Amino acid sequence: MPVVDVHTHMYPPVYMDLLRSRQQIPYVRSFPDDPAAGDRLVILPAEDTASTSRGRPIGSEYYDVNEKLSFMSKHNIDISVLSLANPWLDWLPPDSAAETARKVNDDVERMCSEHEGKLFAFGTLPLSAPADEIVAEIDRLVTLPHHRGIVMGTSGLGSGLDDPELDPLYASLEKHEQMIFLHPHYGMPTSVYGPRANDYGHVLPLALGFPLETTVAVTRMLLSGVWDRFPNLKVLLAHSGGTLPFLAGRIESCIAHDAHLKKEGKLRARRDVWDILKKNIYLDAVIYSEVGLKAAIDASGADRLMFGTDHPFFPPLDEGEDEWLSVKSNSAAVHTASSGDSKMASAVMGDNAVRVLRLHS
Ligand code: 5CU
Ligand code: ZN
Repeated sequence: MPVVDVHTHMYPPVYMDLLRSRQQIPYVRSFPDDPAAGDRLVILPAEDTASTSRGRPIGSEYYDVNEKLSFMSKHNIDISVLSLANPWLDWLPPDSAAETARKVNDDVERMCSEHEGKLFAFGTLPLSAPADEIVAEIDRLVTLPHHRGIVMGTSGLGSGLDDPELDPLYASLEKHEQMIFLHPHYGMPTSVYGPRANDYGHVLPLALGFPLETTVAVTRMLLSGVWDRFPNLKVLLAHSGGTLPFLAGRIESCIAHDAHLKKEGKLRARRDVWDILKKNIYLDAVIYSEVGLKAAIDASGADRLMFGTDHPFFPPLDEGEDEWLSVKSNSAAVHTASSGDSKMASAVMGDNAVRVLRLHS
């Protein structure tokens, strides 16, 4: 049984060079006078303002492919499907975005081809570029042997994933049978978390803001009829769908009781969220508990769930802790949620990913 990690990030060397060349978000701060301080990654506005500890530590596990391979071997992971970590290329000026995307995707393709059979990737789109350049990159990614779809945040071209301007991209991804790996980055406005939010570190934005961001983005896709127009568009949702499996019933109930939607004729002949969860949506198994995973299985089916780790985020806090708690919790949840059904456990741990993402050697 192969173990496949479908949620695992990297900043390839080409992207690291970009981060190191900048002084505005996103950027990497180094301290040449105090090398022991280590580099710091600043990708969120809140991290840019926090006095002395600005940013978060960033080490070679973010950009050195050998660190990825060593993490995989320590945790018995056979194949990783790499994705660029947030905030991807969302922030690039439109005129340089397409060229940068080509360089970043080629850098990742190089790493995959140097470790044949162990590494595949979701590509990154130059979403700030003109639509024809974005579609050209989708067409090009299909020709890269180790690429299997694309990773994307919730902002799309800048105004969300229900933006009709995204239709040419959706059409192209559907035509090429390329999966979108949808991942949060922007969270919720900080005012949502209340006046003492900083006392609680990253818990409120990461545990709640990220999953809600994903849920809002997918619900907007649903409400705008993306899957009615693109019935074969496949989307893999990070963090087991945010809160979508748990809230799907409430979303449908609110739609069914909305007089405005009824008057506009939008309740007729629409596909509901349950249908989309079972035919278009795939979920990673990065939810760290049996309860969350069972909701994901109930909503989409165990044949649409795929193991992930979120490496290199959430590293152990203590020195010398070799096994990452995040990996342990996610694989334990898969095994308990499968309650002795070893076929189901193997499917979620790797067989589904091999089938869905065509990872056969
Ligand atoms: O939870 C996650 O997926 C992440 C991620 O990918 N990037 C990040 O900055 N924090 C958490
Ligand atoms: Zn992630």
